[in-house]
Parts: sequence; C-alpha cells; structure tokens
Amino acid sequence: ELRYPDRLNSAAELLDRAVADGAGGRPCLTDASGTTWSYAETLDLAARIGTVLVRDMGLVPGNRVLLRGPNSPWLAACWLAVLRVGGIAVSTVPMLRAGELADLAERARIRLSLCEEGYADELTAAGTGRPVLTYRADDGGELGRRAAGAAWAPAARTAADDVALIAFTSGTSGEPKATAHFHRDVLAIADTFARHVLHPRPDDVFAGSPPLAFTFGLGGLLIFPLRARARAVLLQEAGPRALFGAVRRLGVTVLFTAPTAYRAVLPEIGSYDLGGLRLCVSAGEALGERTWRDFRDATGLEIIDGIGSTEMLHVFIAAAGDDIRPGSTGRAVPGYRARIVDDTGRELPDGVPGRLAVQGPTGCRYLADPRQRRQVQDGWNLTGDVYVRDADGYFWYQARADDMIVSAGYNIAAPEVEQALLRHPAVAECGVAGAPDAERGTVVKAFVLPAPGVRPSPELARELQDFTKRQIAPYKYPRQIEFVAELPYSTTGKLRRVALRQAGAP
Ligand code: 3SK
Repeated sequence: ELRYPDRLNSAAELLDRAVADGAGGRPCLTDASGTTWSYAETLDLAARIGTVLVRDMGLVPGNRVLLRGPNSPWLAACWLAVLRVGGIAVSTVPMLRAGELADLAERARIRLSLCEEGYADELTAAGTGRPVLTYRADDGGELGRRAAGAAWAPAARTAADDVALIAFTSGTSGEPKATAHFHRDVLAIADTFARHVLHPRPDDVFAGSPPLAFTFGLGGLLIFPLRARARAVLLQEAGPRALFGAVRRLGVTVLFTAPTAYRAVLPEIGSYDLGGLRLCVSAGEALGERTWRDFRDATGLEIIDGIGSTEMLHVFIAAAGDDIRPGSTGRAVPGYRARIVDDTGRELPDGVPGRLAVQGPTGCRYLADPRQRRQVQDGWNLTGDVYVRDADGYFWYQARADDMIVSAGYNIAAPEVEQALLRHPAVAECGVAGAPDAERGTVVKAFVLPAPGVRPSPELARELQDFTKRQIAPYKYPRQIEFVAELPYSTTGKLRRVALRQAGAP
C-alpha cells in the first residue's frame, strides 16, 4: 500500500526534492533541438514562474490555471510552477477551438490562463473573461521576461488530498468530463505503473506523442521521468515519423505512443535507428496482436500494452517483459485490483465477458457531474470497457461497452472485427460500427482506409468480407464495407466510433 505524508506537494517532490537529493545537475527537460535544462534549472524556472503567478496574477492556492500549448519544456515548467504554488493545473489539448475552450474554462472555473503565444488567438476568442499570460516555447516570451527578474516562490504546503490537476476526458462518447486528481495521485501513478511495470532508470530518456493535456502523456512524458530523476524529451511535433526519428537523435530509451503510430511506422521501420530504445509503451486504444507481433518481428522490441483512463489518471492494467501474453492487455498493475462484473455489479467468473471494474490508489472524481454515480459503484470504478479475465489473471479486451454491436441477436465486439480486418495487407486502418439495416435492425459496417497503392473496389470489399469470415466467427463479418480516405480520431488519438455510427446512419 502506498503511504504519503499528509502534507504533500507533488511538484516539489518531483523538483525540489530531486535537487535537495543532489540530482540538480542531472538533465531534466529537453526540447526538439536538443536544448536541455537540468533539474536545478527547471526548479529555478518553475519557482520564478510561481512568483509571477502569485505576485503579478494574484494566484492563491486552490485557484485553477488553464494551460494551453503544444508539448515543450516551457509548458512542463508552467505545469510544475502551478502545482508548486498550490494552484490547480487545467491542461487543454492544443487543437481545441474557441467554443470548446470557453466551455472547459467555464466548467473548470479557471482563474487565469498560461498560453503559448502562437495558440493565443483561439483562447482570446473564447472570451473566458480571465487574464491570459502568454509564453513562447523557444525563449519564454512575456512570461519569460517577467520571470527573469523574479525571486523564488516558496512551495505551497498543500495537503496530499488537495486537488493538483483537473483533466478532461477525450469525449469519444459524449461531452468531455472534468476529472479532479490529488497531489498524492500524481505520485501514485509513478509509484505503481511506472515503478512496477517500467522500472525506470535515472539514465532513461522518455519521449512520446501524447499531449501533456492527455494524462497518458502527462504521466509518461513528465511525471514518470521526473519521479525517476530521468530525462523527458518534449516534442512540439510528434507525428510518428518525427517521434521515431527522434529516438537516435535525442537518445530516447522509453517511448509512449498509441497503436496507430506503431502501425504507421511499420512499413519504413528499417529506416530508423532504434538501437538505444528499451521500452515501447502503448495505450489509448487496444493494441492488437498483429501490431504487437509485426513490431516485435521488425525491431525485437516487445510493446508494453496497457489500459488506463483519465478517470484513473493513468494505466492500471499492463504487462511487460516475460509477463506479456500477446493479445492480452496484461494483469492488474501492483497497487490496483481489477475484476469483471455484470450489469448489477456482481463479479463474474473467469472466461465470461463483462464490465471491467478497478480499484486502486487513484480513482474517478468528476467535477459536479451526475455521471459520478454510474462511474463508481461500491468503491469500484467502472471503466466502460468489456473484458474477459482468464484463470491466470490476464485481461483480454473485447470492446468499449458502447462498441458492442447487437446484430440479429448476436453480440459483436467492433474491435475484434477491426483486428481481423487489419490482418489483411490491403488494410492500413479501419473502424467498425453498427449501421441500421431494414432486415437485421443493425449490421456490422467497416470503414476501411486502404494501404498505400491499394485501389478500393467491390472485389476488394468481397475479399475482405471472406477474409474476415476465415479469421473470426462468420456471423461477425462486416456486411457493409465503405472505403474512406481518413478515419475520425479524437484529439487524443482514439478512434471515434460514435462518428462512425453517425456516418453509418442513413
Ligand atoms: O486511454 C488510455 O488507455 C489511457 C492511458 C493512460 C492514461 C490515460 C488514458 C486515457
């Protein structure tokens, strides 16, 4: 069981403590050009930004600060600075538009915003009615100038149970929900998943594609490296090619990205020097056995799959090394418990699909949202995923509860059909959803993005249907196939099946 003192400031634990322990000279944050700040330099900047927040902006502990900008050491320093003076970080993904920002700002009741200069227009257009202080990811800009002459703000004596951050869900199945997490939660994700599954080392270099506003990225690209006194590479542009290209250039040893990125680089994987890479982590979507095997065969690296959620802050089921069973997400991360329950919350036996329920040091706390009651029942967090647990405690993903298609009385998991289609070389990406059908009520419909050079045709559609029938029970095959030029993804890289369902409707 994890124990933290009643007084705990997670940012001070990550920075002040590292410096006090003699790690001040170690590399902490690196940008795409390779410019690196040590732990002492990062603390120095965060402590001076803290003074700007308190002295110039009037921030008091408990105030909420909206953060907007692409991943960069400056964004990370702002996040640390806010938590360090007792503020609450409300991170937002850079793609959000004015209307969305206005909604999040209101729901989070922000006191002010820190925004990268190039992203300020949408925030200004959002009209939050709250001050916006800008920074520049290269030289600090206005915030940098103000912080330059400032003294250090002391770290606030927050309680372990004080809220440290508010994170919004990606809203794949409805409007984004605001989740609150405590200072102890920030450390707990590093002291469970990172410590017991990743075993990070101080000489590790973490990099990845998820924005820091997505808690998968916040953990993997800031909290985990700093808790291990390792280095975080924060890339503004982290598409699959930029990311894999950075591995050799910046000495990356631990990579965090989504299954789509692993798939996207596979055709050209031989052109990257991945020699120093020791861990590849995947979450956000089910990885699929084919991607795991293809990547392993091409690189020798066994991807660590995991499932987490914004509600739980980070990953709670995963497996690494000898523990991996290809196709399974893994076992409950030490510190967490997971089980499969039916619709009434009763535990189901191994081998029977049902709803995934988890318990651990972190958990769901929606801000003023009636959905809290549905989400946490009897102390168990219901994740909204359908899983099967086997007799050895491994969890096998079936679908999001919303992604079960009921067709002619059969329950069909959309991801299973997608994984079957993905085994065909003509398929680059695909998404499956239920589509209305006069005879059957609902049928399985696949939206297929063909592989480069492949021409869509009715013959190819038939071939894919036959191929699917040979992979999985024939009743699951997609009765409708539509070839598309792109698939709808959320800002955090998750396939938006809700958009596919809408597209499938007449
Ligand atoms: O989507 C996930 O699997 C995830 C993983 C880690 C942290 C947050 C999320 C949403």
